[in-house]
Amino acid sequence: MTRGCKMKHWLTMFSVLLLPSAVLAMPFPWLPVENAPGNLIGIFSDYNQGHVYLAVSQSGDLYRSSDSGDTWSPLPLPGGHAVVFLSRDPSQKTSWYAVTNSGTGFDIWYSTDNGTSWQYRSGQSERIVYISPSPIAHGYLLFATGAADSASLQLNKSEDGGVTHHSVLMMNDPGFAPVWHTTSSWQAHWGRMLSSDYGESWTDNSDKTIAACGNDIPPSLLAPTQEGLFRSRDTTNTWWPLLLKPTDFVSINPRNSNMLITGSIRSDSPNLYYSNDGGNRFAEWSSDTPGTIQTVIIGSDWMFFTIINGALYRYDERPADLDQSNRIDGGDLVIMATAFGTHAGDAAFNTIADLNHDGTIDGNDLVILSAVFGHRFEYEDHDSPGDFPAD
Ligand SMILES: [Ca+2]
Ligand SMILES: [Ca+2]
Repeated sequence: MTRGCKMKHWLTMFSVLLLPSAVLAMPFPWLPVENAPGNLIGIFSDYNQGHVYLAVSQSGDLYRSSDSGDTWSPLPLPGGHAVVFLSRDPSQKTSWYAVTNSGTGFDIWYSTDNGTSWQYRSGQSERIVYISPSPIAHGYLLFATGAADSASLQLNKSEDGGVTHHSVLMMNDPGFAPVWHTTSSWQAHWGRMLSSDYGESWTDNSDKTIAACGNDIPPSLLAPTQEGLFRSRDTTNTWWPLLLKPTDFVSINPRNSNMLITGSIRSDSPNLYYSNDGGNRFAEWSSDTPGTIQTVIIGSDWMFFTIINGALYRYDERPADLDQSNRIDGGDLVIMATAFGTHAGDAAFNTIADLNHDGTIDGNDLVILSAVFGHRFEYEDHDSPGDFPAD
């Protein structure tokens, strides 16, 4: 067989693998992040920077990774106190809010340098449960407070980044932090309640509890329920079922709301489901999740994190970007084709193309590559476009 003919045969095989049924299998497993700190309770991404993550431990310690979780460094604690909640300020780059527990009260802090330094904003005696900054109106902040032994929470609003604030609503804990409408500075949701005046006044507007808002026009509101995951695109007037499985959380890629993970993690038998087409189709995404899932986030493109029994796990498609071009495309296919059929020890064997690490580069590796083909890890256009082979 000539080289050109072999390539044609190979591309036919590859095209078959690209059929929709192959696209939604879980190509890579969840893997423990080797150098991550332990006993974590939360991980948070700065999706404007892509590779920056902050994490909080059970004891209130704070850590930062600037390389998508590969390495971690401890950060100074705001005021020297344990951190109990963290939220990125989506209206500003590199900016975060932190809530600390000083032992005698709870304080709000702000950092403009990814947690390297913190400025005190205000403090109070009651527990702060959630903190939710507006992605559009800088300094607008909703946070919920309440006694630890009470189901009732008070929602507070600040217009100056937490320095001053006032109470806007009392209600039972909906289980999810307030959600700002991503394309409208004046709309916000908290549970079933809607505000159309920057969080000032609230009306009971929905028969479902809203957990997330996608950055679409019109925005996608998402409600996980025991009957399934529902979406509304008309400010909760109508709901469309996306997945008819019990769900109790949902996480969206803030830059691409087609990419979402949902499922049931607060149950004895946790299940994760993933969609990359806005919820039209879901694939089970639970393999290799040993233990209780505490949280799941889509941190950046095609990279997801979960915390299981305090340990950090990562789903990462970058290993399939064999030529490190930030896209999985023809260049990677050529590298795999060149080493196809070889075994460890062969001269033409290429370790990076052995995506399932079984010592052979074969159809199993091609299945993985085809499942993630076309994925890119940044949205910026690149100087050198993909070089899909012509023959
Ligand atoms: Ca590539
Ligand atoms: Ca292999």
